[in-house]
Amino acid sequence: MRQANEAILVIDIQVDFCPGGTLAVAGGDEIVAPVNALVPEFPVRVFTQDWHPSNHLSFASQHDGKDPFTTTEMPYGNQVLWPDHCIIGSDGATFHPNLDTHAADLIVRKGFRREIDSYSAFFENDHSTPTGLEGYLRSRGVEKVTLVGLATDYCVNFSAIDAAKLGFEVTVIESLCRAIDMDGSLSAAKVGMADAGVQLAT
Ligand code: VGL
Ligand code: ZN
Repeated sequence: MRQANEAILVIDIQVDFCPGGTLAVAGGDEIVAPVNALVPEFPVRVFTQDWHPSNHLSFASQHDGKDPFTTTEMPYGNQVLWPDHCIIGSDGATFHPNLDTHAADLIVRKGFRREIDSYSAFFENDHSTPTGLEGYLRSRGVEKVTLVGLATDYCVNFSAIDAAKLGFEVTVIESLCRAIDMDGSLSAAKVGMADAGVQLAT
């Protein structure tokens, strides 16, 4: 059992991010069983769920002539354009069927506003609109967070860096994450996390 001030953040282990999904992360399903085994060790357990309206502006389909995995400028900065994924109410937005979601104390949904994406569990991609997770964790006395899930280089990365900036002690268990790894995004994410003081564990 972990200490009373420790939380686990289980990031976006959803059907669309697993093999067969619309934004499949290679090996995404391999982490489900070991994550299920790890979660009960933590006294505070938060799961996140990417949760987009069907016309979300992070979807390439909403931008004439744009292909998935290209980028565009949004008012808050550069944004990768993704295949349609995790659409509210769709099967692809549900958690992986073998993920033990009964263990979750809180489920945070993010990316539900059309105009702004949200990789981080703490702030939307403008880096200023909060999801409310910081307040939840602080009011439960959490000081240390451990992250697992999908994808290492996007939602896990952004969540871990924001957690470190907020003053939490942060560990990412790399072996319980899988990456999209687009154009060197995984190695860049690892450098960014290390620079932010995030501990990378296996
Ligand atoms: C994610 C891309 C788009 C993630 C979510 O969960 O890492 N990546 N939306
Ligand atoms: Zn998304």
